[in-house]
Amino acid sequence: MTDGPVIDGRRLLARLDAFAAIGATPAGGVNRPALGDKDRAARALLAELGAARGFSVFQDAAANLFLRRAGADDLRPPVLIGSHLDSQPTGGRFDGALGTLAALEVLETLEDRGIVTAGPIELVAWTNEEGSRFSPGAFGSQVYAAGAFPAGWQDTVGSDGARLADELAATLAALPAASERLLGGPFAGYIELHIEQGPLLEREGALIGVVEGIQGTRWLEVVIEGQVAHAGTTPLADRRDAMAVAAALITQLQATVMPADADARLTVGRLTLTPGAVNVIPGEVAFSIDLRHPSNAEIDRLEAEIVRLAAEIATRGGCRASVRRSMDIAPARFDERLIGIVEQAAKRRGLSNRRLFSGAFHDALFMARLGPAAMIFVPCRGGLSHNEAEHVEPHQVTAGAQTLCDAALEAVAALATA
Ligand code: HGY
Ligand code: MN
Ligand code: MN
Repeated sequence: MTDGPVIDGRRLLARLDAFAAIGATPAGGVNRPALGDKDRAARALLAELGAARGFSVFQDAAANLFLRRAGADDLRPPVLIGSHLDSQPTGGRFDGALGTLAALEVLETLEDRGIVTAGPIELVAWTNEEGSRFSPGAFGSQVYAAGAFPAGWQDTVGSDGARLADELAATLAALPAASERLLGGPFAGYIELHIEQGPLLEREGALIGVVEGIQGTRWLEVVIEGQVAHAGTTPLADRRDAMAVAAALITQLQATVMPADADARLTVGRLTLTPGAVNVIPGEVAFSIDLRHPSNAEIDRLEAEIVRLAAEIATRGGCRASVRRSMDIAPARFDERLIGIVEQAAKRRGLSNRRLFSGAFHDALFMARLGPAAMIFVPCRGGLSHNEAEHVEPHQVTAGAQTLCDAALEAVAALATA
């Protein structure tokens, strides 16, 4: 057993309730779109809680928010722990918030016990992890990892028509007390606690997931262009029906991609028709494809197949098809040393655990490109996430946070000497 500090589970559960009230939906979930008023309210509460404990509050130009607890040697690169506060429109109260508030609980526990760590530990709340309002997802951690904004980012308009640049400026201005921090910067290690968002841990009765890496994700925007025409007077032979083509393409993809490969994931999550009138043949259909696989070569092959099929079915229907990438995240493997630290932390507490890969992307994926990164998963009921019914049992919440605390302390000691 380890004799490290024990986190205050009741305080953490109360924090989760308080943040779940920000953007709460009637069905018990949260709707806290990135860089919107609710996100700004959650960030303000986090900054307030951190400042109240004497942690320094920073934000960088991407509005990534940092709470810093100094170490004995404050010149050492920090160990970063955290996740995100933004949510899906019908999101759950644990996706992102669990890892962010568990990180706050770790800092508060160290403060309560007056523990002096060799180097600093910082909480980070990443901007726009979900990507559901502004694409791409994991925007804040991608900018951090690149040390710069992506070309053309100022032209980004959200799903609600808001400009990313305007909402980012409003979010930065909403925390005047936060000190400015340059983009990127050295860190000793990064550890993120998150719900699994899948069924594996619950199915196997494991409390802790020791995450070895994350599969690749590619988002495609498909546009089918046909001809707007009268629904009543246009015979089949004269139709150039964009919806008929889109439906045939989506049906063909659903019937072939996932049934042929248990590791492949293909989801059409967003579809718009133009003009969208009951008695008008759609002239244009635009839809998203979320494509995932542990192998990037396989994602490439599937994308090429999607492009080929789209052209073939569109031509057959007298339409034109275009396919454009809107996000492309290559798979990542985490740092073996840090994975071992997480695994040992769970074992020393006697917490059942197993290694696994992540089906969801996370900010940790981009941090893994810069330095040692790892993740800790806890189960969620039925593996359900991106759903208002998302649920984690209190003992699972505290097990995850305790593992994060023990692993962060071990990482400060082990990596600080690196
Ligand atoms: O979509 C994802 O994988 C992440 O949960 N946003
Ligand atoms: Mn998440
Ligand atoms: Mn999510």
